[in-house]
Order: sequence, then C-alpha cells, then structure tokens
Amino acid sequence: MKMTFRWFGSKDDSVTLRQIRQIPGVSGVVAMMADIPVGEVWPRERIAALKQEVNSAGLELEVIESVNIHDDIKTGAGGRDRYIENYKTTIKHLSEYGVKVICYNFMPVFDWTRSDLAQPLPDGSTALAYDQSKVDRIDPGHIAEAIASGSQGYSLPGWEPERMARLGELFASYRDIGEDDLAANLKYFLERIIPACEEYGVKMAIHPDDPPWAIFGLPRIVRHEQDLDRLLGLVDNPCNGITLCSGCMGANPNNNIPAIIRRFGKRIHFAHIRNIKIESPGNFHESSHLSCDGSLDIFEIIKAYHDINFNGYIRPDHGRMIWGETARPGYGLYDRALGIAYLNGLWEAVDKMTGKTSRV
Ligand code: DNO
Repeated sequence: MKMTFRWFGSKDDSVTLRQIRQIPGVSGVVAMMADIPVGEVWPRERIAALKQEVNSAGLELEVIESVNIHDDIKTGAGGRDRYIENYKTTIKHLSEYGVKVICYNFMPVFDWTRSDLAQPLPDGSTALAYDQSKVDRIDPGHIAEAIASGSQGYSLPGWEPERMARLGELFASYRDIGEDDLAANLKYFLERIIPACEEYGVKMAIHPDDPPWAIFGLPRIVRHEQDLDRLLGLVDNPCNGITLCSGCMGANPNNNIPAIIRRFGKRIHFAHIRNIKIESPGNFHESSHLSCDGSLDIFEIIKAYHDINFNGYIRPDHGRMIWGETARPGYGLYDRALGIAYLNGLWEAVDKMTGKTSRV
C-alpha cells in the first residue's frame, strides 16, 4: 500500500505540503482542481504546475480525487459525447504527468451529504454527522445553503456553487431517470473511457454513494456489495475499479467492509479508511479513526487489505476538528494525521504478525 493525504491546493487548503511531508509514512497527496468547470479538459500546463509543486515538496502526485462527471453523462443527455471526449483527453493529460488512479463518483446532483458539519462530541471535538430525520426536513432546494453555512468559508468538494445555483434544473433533469437508467449511463461512459485508461495506464476508482442509500428521491447505484458487483461487470476490466470508502459504505451495517475487501480485492484501487459511529439506523456521526471510538473494526479492515496484498493507495478520511483547528470540515491536519499514525501502526503490526511486508 501507499499512504497518501488529500490536499486541496495551496490556494484552497489550510494544510500545507510541508506539513503533509512531515506526517510519517506519507508518500504523496491526492489532489484536485476545483476551479476547472465540470466537464472541461484539464490543461497540460495546469497539471504540470501542480505536479512540480507537489514533487518539489518531496511528495508524489499519483491520485486525483476527483475528476467529476458532468450531469449530462449521468442523465444521458445530448451533450454527453462531448463531455466523454473531454474526459478521455483529461485522462491522457493526467497520465502524461504520472497519475495512476482517478477517483470519481456517479451520484446524481449531490456528492456526499451531511446534516451537520460540526456536531459536538463529548470530548469537545466536532465531527460531520448525518441524521436522516433532519435531512428529511430540509428542502432539497435549500440544502446547499444549509451545508455551506457550516463550511467555515471553505469550498466543499462536490458542492460547486455554480452547480448548486442550478439545483431546480438539475433535479428536473433526473425526473425520468431510474436506477437502471443511471446504471446504463454509467456503462455507456465506462465503455468509452476504459479503453483510453488501458492505453494510458490509468485506473478508474468509483466512490460509493455517501450516505449509501437514496436521498431526496434521486436514484443511487453504488450503495452495497451487489451494486459493486454490478458496476464491475458493466465493463469487466481491471481499469474499472473501486474507491472503497469504509466510513461511507459502513454507514449501512449490512455492508461488511472486510468481506467486501476480500471479495473485490484487485479491483479496489484506492482505500479511504475512516470510522463512524452509528447511533441508530440512518443516524451516524464520524468519529476518530480508532476501532473503539466507532462502529467499524479498523483492525479487521487493515487485516483484510493486508491479506489481499493490497498495493493500491490508502488515505485516512475525514477527521474530527480538534485542538482548536480551523479548516475545511473533515479535512483538517491534526485528526487526519493521527489517523495515519494509527493506520500505519496497524499495518506494521499485521506485517510483523504475518512476517510479510507489503508496504510499497
Ligand atoms: C467527501 C469525499 C467525496 C469524494 C467524491 C469522490 O469528503 O469523500 O467528495 O471525494 O465523492 O468523487
């Protein structure tokens, strides 16, 4: 495995590359370019500059999260072929600068959703939380404002203001799209881009729906093991893979994360590892990474990755806000760095227990 850390860029992150470089065991950052409109080609010169910046801090740039998918591709609208061609060009450009994995999602309208970005926990920290009963009371037309009000002024990944300004139009574009239509549109997309991925040596890694169930009546198709099975079969090629997000899929207690890791093994290219505490069905908050603080057994998750000789990328996921830090919700330095130290410790312990070193 290769340990990485998500970074939003020098203009848009409270965490610096220098700080990331000092977290033990981190080989690279997972980056994005939020200012490029969804659907447009990522220019070579922008990628070159980002790579140069990251490499000169002593870090690698091998994973992008995310190259987002235009809603015309998800709905199968007339413009999709142009956006797919642009996506292929972006894959080519990224590959020329050493990018190996692209994380993306296929969630209609909204990316990850929470009802609270700073729920106080008993230890005085705050964390992201989801309470279905609260979400049910939010008018979907106003959820972007509800979410943004807790964002500490930072842009939120997947909640681009220009898209949120068109919410009504976006909702309308999904009116006749059911789960099977969405899956057919994903297949159409994958059939066209996976040959480019093979040619350029890039792996696609779809992120599950967060939370892993339908919200606001919109279709969702990456929620559980059966969905992952269907999605991998849409185009049965190693370049069509998964970002397995433990905290996201783990919000449904029927999703057995270690079993999913063992089942899909080599098709998992990117692992997001974090814990969550499920309070009741549909009601959870994010916790520290430790097994004892949440509902997921992180040791078993690491053990499963180790057993399959996982040689993809790992990153700690959302952290709590601790020690008075002000940062983008979920993406401060301190708790994610603690998360890495813990994940590294578990990995070393399993290495030594099994006599098999599998860090790359
Ligand atoms: C939120 C993230 C998501 C994720 C995208 C991947 O913090 O987990 O925004 O990056 O869904 O496309």
